[in-house]
Amino acid sequence: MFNKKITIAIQSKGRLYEESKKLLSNSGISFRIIENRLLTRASNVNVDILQVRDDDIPSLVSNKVADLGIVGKNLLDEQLAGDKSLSVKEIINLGFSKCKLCFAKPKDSTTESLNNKIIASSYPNLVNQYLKQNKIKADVIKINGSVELTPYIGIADYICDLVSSGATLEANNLEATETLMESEAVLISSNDVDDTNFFDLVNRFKGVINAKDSKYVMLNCDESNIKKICSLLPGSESPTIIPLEQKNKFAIHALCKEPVFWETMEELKENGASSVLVLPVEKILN
Ligand code: PRT
Ligand code: ZN
Repeated sequence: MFNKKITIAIQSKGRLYEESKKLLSNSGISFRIIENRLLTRASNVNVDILQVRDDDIPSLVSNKVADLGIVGKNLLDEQLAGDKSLSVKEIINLGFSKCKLCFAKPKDSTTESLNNKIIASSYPNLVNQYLKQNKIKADVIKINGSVELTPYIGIADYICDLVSSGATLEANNLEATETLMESEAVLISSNDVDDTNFFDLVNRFKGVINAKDSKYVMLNCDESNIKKICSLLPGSESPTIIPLEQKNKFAIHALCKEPVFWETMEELKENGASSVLVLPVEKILN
């Protein structure tokens, strides 16, 4: 497996670190990360893991020091908007570290639009691009941390920052106005690279991501309810229908590729399903 060495760059600590590590180990890569070490070699496959600051990942991938990298789409787009020489592409969305890049202003501010305002952000390139696209004239100041405090020390009218739970905005008496972009962790590679080298590894990543929301559902029902019950199974393609020993009784087994909520299970029951089992799925290989 992986004849040629694959180097993958991940964040060394921070919000992407734990999930990035989990994705690699769930994809069958065995490794033991030692803190503050730049490089970790997998013990079972031909993979090296580079642990760096997230800001350095796009250029390491662009320069082919790493074949693959895991970064937030927000950071990638900010760097792409500011550096035309960066040559990287997104391969897949990874489904974790979801957040939004939002404009926000103090709750008691009476301003109605971004026009002629001062906006503080760690994402000046994306903000300027957004202002240009929407023909808004405003000043952008780059602030690297504690952006949410800038309206209160009088240096900005608005901020543009990442929001996930909304607790930081709330704690600082700010309210979100518009969303510039939605973001999540993405897997990146260089634009001009032979991707057959890491095709199998990317397929494993896809298998882990697909399995995350998937459930294997098993239930029993009467013959007359089969059609209705199959239509209620979320994201299932072609369920398996097996006759039971008892006459007119069938078991339905299905891989549901969308979340199965309690509400769905209750609806299945109301439509004649019994013994409804919902099982986790670890990996899917399509
Ligand atoms: O040290 P290094 O440079 O590697 O890390 P970093 O400090 O630059 O980044 P880090 O670890 O803070 O974030 C890495 C990535 O996580 C970001 O680029 C995003 O893609 C993603 N992410 C997801 C977030 C958030 N959610 C998030 N909520 N990054 C930052 N925040 C901050 C936000 O800036 C604000 O201060 O959390 C606060 C808001 O959170 P809520 O929950 O209060 O709304
Ligand atoms: Zn960073």
